[in-house]
Amino acid sequence: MKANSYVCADKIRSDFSAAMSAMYRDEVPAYGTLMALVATVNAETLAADPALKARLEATDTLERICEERHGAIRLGTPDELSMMRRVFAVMGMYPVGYYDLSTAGVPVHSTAFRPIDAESLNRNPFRVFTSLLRLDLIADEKLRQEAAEVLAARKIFTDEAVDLVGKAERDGGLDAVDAARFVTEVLETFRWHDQAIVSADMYKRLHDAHRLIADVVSFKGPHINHLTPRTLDIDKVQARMPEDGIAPKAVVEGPPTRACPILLRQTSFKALEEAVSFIGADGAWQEGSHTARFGEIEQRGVALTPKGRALYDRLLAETRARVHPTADGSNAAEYEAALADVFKAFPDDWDGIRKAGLGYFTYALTEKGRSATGRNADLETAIEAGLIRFDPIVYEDFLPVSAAGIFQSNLGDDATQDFVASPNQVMFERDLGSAVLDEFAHYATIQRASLEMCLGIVNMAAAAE
Ligand code: OOG
Ligand code: NI
Repeated sequence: MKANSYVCADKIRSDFSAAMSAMYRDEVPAYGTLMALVATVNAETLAADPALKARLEATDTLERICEERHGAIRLGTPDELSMMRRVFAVMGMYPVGYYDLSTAGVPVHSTAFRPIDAESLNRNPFRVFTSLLRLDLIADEKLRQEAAEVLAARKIFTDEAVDLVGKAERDGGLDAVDAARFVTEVLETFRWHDQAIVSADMYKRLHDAHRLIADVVSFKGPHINHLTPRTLDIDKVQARMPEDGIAPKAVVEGPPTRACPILLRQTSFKALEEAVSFIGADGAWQEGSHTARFGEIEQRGVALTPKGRALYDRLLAETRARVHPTADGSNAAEYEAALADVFKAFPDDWDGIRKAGLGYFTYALTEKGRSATGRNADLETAIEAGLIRFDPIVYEDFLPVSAAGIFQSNLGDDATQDFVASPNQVMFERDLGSAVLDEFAHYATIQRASLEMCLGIVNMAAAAE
């Protein structure tokens, strides 16, 4: 088979993301309602801001503005995680970043599988926040053992999905027929199953240990637990959710509303209570319920350098020390006011963010700069002279405190629990079967490469400081 007859990984990812969206809207009607609200608010925002519309048209992304940007799953075993890595690789998605959620009372650690190069991100940025349950953090040894046995016996991938991954790895790709089968087969892993693989009694014991453990262990597979389209105005969607009959979480996670958005802002509607049945005595099913699935929205800003991130983390901690947002939303307005107030210490103009070394930017020669090639100026002089322009690099990753907030508001309001902080990236990477890409190093590489492109005109020594 000729290599050029293989379907491009970006196309498989787009098809998969679209298939998952259709399945999830069907499974969780409230998610369809959220998507419709996002589309309405995005259309209103664009109508009110022709410059934004023109920018999105120019970057060719207008059409896909309301599409999903990410989803999330929770896996139970190292084998599931390493196989998932191979599945996502077929779709051009690779593990970026390590997130330890144990510090936030959630017994998992995670990575995000995502496209890495700019062109792939532009074609379809779909990522999956993927968590691995940490049974090692469960105190009750007997329960830990039982949970491990249940997990060891389940098979979350279809045989055909496994075969197709092997084929893609051997041949270096999949043809159109196989790619379509791959999407269909892999989708099965993400499907919801309302019949549990444990008894109601076991479910209760898992649930009492931590709700998340029950969610991972009790079912046949790692059902997609949320999908997340992009919104152009997260505050508006948050405010309007109740009008459409969906209950938003108490506060938007992440930085406050700003003129120059940084990192990532997220909010969700609260997970729904769904009917499930547990294995009963004598093969009968026992009715019950489970709460895990929700819908989320996101809005992204500039990626921050380690210095910018340290400032962000400090200001967020300061805000939360002042007002800790409660799950019922009773102090949401107070929290928002504190957040806005504390974040006044974070510069809110692009050049200020850049000059302070807080954010990552790409640099490019302007029209004027291209014809001036050969002049020797330092970066700042060249920018001031209009020879070089800079643009913020969008943050494509996640935030552990925000992720914990998303987890918690969807695990029930009483779920906060303490675990000993125990990040273990070495164990995670061993289970994954590969290292994760360091997101800071990656953004720094993009910035540096863009600077090098401007080499003819800037003095690199000055630029590299
Ligand atoms: C994942 C929560 C993290 C986000 O957007 O930060 C996440 C989960 O609930 O499994 O998706
Ligand atoms: Ni999410």
